[in-house]
Amino acid sequence: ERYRVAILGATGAVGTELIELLASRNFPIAELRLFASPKSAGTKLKFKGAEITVECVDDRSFEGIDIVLASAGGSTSKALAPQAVAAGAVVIDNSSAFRMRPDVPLVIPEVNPHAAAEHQGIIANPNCTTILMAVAIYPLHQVQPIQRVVAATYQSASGAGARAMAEVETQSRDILDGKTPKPEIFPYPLAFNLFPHNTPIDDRGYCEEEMKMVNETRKIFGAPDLRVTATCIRVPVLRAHSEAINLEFAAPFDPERARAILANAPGVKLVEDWSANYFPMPIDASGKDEVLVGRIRRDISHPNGLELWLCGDQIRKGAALNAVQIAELLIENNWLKRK
Ligand code: 2RA
Repeated sequence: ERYRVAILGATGAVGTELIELLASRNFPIAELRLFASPKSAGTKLKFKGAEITVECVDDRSFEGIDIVLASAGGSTSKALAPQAVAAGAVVIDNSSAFRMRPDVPLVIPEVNPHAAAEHQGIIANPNCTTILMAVAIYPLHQVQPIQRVVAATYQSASGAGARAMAEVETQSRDILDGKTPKPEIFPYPLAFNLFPHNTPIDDRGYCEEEMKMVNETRKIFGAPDLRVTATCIRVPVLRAHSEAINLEFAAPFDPERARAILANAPGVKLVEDWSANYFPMPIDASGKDEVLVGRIRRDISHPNGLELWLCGDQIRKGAALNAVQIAELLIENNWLKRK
């Protein structure tokens, strides 16, 4: 069987990756419709050698569509997802609009695939930092429940979109040419600099990006009491996020056992050459499907602690790939139609 798929935000960094993945993974497509904002309508994009003209959404756009892959921001998803669901489509939404709604599964296929079966028309793609961390730590959680997570993230410019990636390149050139960089997308110069993620900060001093890691991880793991804290930093890297993760268990977790588990974990690639001091790097993770994990070691400050380091492509596994894998999961299990 083949499916009629629509992409919202088709001209963005994630939208472009969605199109590439649907082709490279040979997704069973009967028809692909591409939607974007009025300023991008009329653009012609390539899919499997054919040209597809980008459209603006209208009130008949979702008729006959089976799957909508939405990556056009939370306000667009809030406005259009109900219309798409009413037309009989399943919406896999990359925005944060619906992630914490009890009737909306928040899904990482390697972690909680069965949650997808319960959808009521909308399935939410978790935040990129949550996806990359969860893929790396859930295999350990399955063996010995994690009691506490301390995460520090080093997030690439791609998390703020294609224009943000271009901005950090321009700023880098400006600085090397002795010019003053002019931040537009970001509040401050990112080239040769870094700064805390600039989402709004709550009354406890945590920004929205940090609270996404806390709340989304608890929902995905089905562990509402899991203790999670995070510090999210934007760094001058183009498209792969990095994360330093500290895990606390109820008892010691042997690093060798963790290494063996992660070496065989779905969606994970163990990258460790201690003699060469070679571990996951954004330049190796970029463009790859796997989350690269390494530097697994006992936490010398806590008997039940374990440390690890990861890098993952924010646009791919952090967003587009996870969404396409959810669509594949729905098809493989015949879960497209609401129960
Ligand atoms: C970021 N996770 O990196 C957010 C959105 N992709 O800015």
